[in-house]
Amino acid sequence: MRCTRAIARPPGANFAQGLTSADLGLPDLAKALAQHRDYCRALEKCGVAVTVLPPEENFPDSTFVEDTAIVTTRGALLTRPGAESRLGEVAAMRPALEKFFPALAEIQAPGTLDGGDVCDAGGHFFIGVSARTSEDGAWQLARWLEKLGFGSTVVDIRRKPGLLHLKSGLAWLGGHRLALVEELAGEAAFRDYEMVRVAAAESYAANCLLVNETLLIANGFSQFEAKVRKTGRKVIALDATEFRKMDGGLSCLSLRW
Ligand code: CIR
Repeated sequence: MRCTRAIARPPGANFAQGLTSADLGLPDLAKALAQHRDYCRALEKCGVAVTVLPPEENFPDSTFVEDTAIVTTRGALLTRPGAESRLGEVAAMRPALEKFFPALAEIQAPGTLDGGDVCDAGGHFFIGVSARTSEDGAWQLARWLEKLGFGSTVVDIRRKPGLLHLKSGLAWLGGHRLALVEELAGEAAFRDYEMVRVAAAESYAANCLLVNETLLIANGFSQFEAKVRKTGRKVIALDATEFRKMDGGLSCLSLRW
C-alpha cells in the first residue's frame, strides 16, 4: 500500500524543555527547524502530501507527533502517551486527524501507548511494551488492529533500558526485512525475518523510515547506510542531530498513511 499523506509539526520555542535522557547538550532551535523542513521535503520527494501543523508551544515534545496516534489506511486511533507531560498532545492532534478520519478510536485509561512503540511491518504490527506503553495499552491496540483485519505481535522491551521505544531499535525495510539493534535480534517475534543488524555504535540509525520505495535514514552512520544500500534500497540521509538530543528519531517526526 502506498503512503500518500503525512502530518508533521515543527518544534516550538520551548523544544529544549522536552524529555530527554540523551546527554548530548541542548538542541539548537534554528537547526532543528531547518532539519524539520528538510525532513518534510524528503517525505514530499517520496510522493507524500504533508500537512504541517503550527508549533504547539504548550508541549515541548509535540514535534514527535508519531507518539500521539496510530494511523493505518483502514482507520486511526488516538494514543494515551505514557509520559504525563505529553498526555495533552493528543487533544492537540485530534482536529488534524479528524479531517481525514472522522471516527477516531482511542486508547482508554489507564492503558498507555506511545506510537513510537508500534512498528507497521507492511500490515503486520509489532507492539512494544515499554516504560511508556503498558500491557493494557498494547492489548487495546492489538484488539483494535484485529478488528481492522491486521495481525500484531507484542514484544516486551521493559528489560532493554537502551530502548526508549520499540522503534528506537527496530524498523521495517520492506518485504520480510527488518533493521534491528543487537538487543532485539534474539527476540522470537523477529525469527522469520531477514535482519539487517545495526551495530551498537550506530544504534541511533535503527530508527529509519521506509516511505514507499525510499528509506530515510539519519546522516552519519556509514556502516548501516552501506548495508542498506547493498540491499538495493534507495536512501535519503537526513541530519537529525537536534532531534537526537531530545531522544527523537526520524519516524517520530510524522504520522503517515
Ligand atoms: C520523549 O521522551 O517522549 C521525547 N523527548 C522523544 C520521543 C521520541 N518519539 C519516538 O521515538 N516516537
